[in-house]
Amino acid sequence: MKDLDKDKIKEEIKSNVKRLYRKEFKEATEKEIFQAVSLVVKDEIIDDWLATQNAMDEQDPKTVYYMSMEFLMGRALGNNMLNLCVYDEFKQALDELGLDITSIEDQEPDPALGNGGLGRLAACFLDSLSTLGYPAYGCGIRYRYGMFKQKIEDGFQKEVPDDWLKENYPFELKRSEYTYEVKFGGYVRTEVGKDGRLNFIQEGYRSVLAVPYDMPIVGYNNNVVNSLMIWDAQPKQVFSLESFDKGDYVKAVEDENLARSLVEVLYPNDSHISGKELRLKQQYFFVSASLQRAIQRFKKHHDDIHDLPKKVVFQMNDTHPTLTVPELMRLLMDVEGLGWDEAWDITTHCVAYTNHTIMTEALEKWPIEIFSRLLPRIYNIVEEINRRFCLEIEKKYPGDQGKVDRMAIIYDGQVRMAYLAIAAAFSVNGVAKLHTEILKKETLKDFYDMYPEKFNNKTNGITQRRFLLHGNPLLASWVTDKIGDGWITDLSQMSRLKVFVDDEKAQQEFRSIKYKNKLRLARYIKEHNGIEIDPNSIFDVQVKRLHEYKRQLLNIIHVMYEYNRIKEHPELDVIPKTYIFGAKAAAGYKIAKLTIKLINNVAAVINNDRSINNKLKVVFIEDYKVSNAEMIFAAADVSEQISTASKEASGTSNMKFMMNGAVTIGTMDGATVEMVEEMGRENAFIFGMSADEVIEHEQKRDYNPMDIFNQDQDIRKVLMQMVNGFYSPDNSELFRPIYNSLLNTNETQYPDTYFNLKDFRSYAETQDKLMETYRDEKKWTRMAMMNTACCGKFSSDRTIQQYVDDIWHLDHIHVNPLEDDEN
Ligand code: 26Q
Repeated sequence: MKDLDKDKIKEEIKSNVKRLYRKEFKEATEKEIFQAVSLVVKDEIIDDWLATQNAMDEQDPKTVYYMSMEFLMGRALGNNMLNLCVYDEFKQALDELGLDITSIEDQEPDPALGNGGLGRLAACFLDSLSTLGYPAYGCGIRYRYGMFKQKIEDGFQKEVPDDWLKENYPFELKRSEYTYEVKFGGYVRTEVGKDGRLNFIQEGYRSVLAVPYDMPIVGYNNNVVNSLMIWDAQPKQVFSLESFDKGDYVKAVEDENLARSLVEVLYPNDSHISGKELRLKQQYFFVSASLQRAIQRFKKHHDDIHDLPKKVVFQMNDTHPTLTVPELMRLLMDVEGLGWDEAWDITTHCVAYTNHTIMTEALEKWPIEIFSRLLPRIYNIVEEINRRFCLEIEKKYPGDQGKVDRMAIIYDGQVRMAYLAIAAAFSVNGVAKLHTEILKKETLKDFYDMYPEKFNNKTNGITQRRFLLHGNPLLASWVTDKIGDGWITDLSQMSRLKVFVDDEKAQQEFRSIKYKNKLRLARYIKEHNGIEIDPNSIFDVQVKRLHEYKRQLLNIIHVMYEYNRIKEHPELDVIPKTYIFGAKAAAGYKIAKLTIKLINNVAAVINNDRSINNKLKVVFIEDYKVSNAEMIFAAADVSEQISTASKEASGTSNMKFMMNGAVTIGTMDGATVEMVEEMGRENAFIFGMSADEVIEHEQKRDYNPMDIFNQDQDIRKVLMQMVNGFYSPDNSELFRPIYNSLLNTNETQYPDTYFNLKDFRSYAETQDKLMETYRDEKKWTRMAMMNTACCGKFSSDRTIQQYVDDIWHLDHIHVNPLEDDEN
């Protein structure tokens, strides 16, 4: 790193304030200082960014394009300073200027161009790619509004637009020179070309210009800076009087509307597919633009397009970018002039697909009507892919029409995106061992039987640089004191902490760090929720998207049960507990939103009941997002990972808690299974049905929650309180839909689809065990420390290395730092 000492930093910050705002430093607001500081950091990045681009030009390494509708980046300033290894210098400089570095960091909007796990995974992957020195582009959309901000009003979620670009965002760079056209609609005309081949010409279409903005992805201490390129849409011709005169007025206005609406907003649902045409437009928009840029880059160095698979791989983050397949076919055939077989050969060696869910209702399908109207040429190509694919199935399974129907890409008036992705991809991966096994045995069995060689597992990981180094500085420096700082780029070294788990002094230090982090979170909650919580109570935390399968309902039902127990037995010696929730619900997901209201109403009743002597508190943290997540993981004692087994593909918050020394109470689902494998079952609280048991009940349809309701009076009491106004005195029917979801059959759903009541007793008993263990301070601390010590496998660095070894086969980039021209 250049000689950027704290005095130089101070100087540059002050001069930036002057330059940007024509103000003396002492008059500047924290927002303005954030901009000034960011500019200093950006200057630091620029040279490495250029050097990386130069290296890529010279070395022409194989590059991955990570195609994703979502990148949940979180704030960049702190992360960039850390990865540039200048954090302490900036901290000192700001300190001497009378400012706290974290309050400057807090001025940055939290870029939330994603919903949850899938989007955050993409962000962790980019961090690891740069840190490991691999050439990569993230390809996505520059949504004008990201994930909505959540306000809680009278206990209800209210969605507020996330205007993250309101003020200039310092860490993006517009690259107008890489603008491409993307076409929608119209019709396809064919024409015999000079060479006698058919040409396909799209006419009568509407089009927009795709303009990329690059954001730097700074590797840790290695001078590598990759780019996240997110696309903005602009109208081809801005509406003008000239076009008005020509009678093109309507066209111009239409183009402008199309461009604006395309990138207006991130769809805030992450399980139920909304078959909205605009969503398909967004998908094609960013896929087409990204492919055009990738091919243009390739052609700068190569004449023969057949070599594309040697230099380029597209990883499709779930099915959302599946149009990569037909769009690449189109570009290769209609633009590059290849025939079908050649184009197919190249495409199927360039694309790979990651699946993130086993739930069939979340598998993406598009009505032919919408698809073919919006993307006529692309639809032609998909039809032909489907025709050939069905022939292949028939050849392998002669006479098995059922097989063809089950596997066809186009069926029943719809295009099945996952099947299109699998038919073309050379690799299909799940995101945890259990998940991949379920894909192979159940969800995608037909495809596994046909192409076993395509299927592989890549267990998810998270970046320790954000979720430990940045999010938990106290624990990070404790770890460094104990084992050196090698863990920052090699998390497997964490296992060396195991020698400290029985060391009394180390235990005490570990506890004291957790306590301080709990104080920090308590302050945040006081400030943002106005609730006082006791840092000596157990912090039991469930933070993740609100979903029935994630079972926040099981958690709150258990809280209601515990509350009844404390009321009935005031003499019980219980350890005070604070249940902390954080979750956004998709705006149209009624039962999820009602669950938020239930949690808040239960909180209101319990928190205001003095008779229970503060033994129980419930907090719903408003607007759960990456920036407050970092703080929450650091402060948690208990991590709730309680999805119905088989439903959570991997989960990644489970790993973030583990790294920060929280103990898991959870089901054997997703990557939690592998966490337990690493730390030993004795270091977690596992309960409930296994995935196999769940799947068996689902197949036999032999589960009736009414039996449990009739037999278990504690459960009955809790459920009755849900509908007798105990938690909603003004409207006793308010929570009836939740009650019904647990007990009543209707035509579309089985009661208690997610086995809340079935797993309840096992959960409650395990919670009791957990509390008993917590009483034994040494035993508990040892468990918590074992979690931190055993988290090595769950770095996204390990995950990325496996993608590179097994799927992408990337070359390293070697970056020579640019000479600093100021010296
Ligand atoms: C699709 C079509 C239309 C509208 C929205 C969507 C959509 C958007 C987002 C569908 C799904 C998502 C996100 C899914 C997701 O976050 N899945 C999670 O991925 C994580 C990373 O692999 C896993 O750890 C989680 O288990 C999985 O739930």
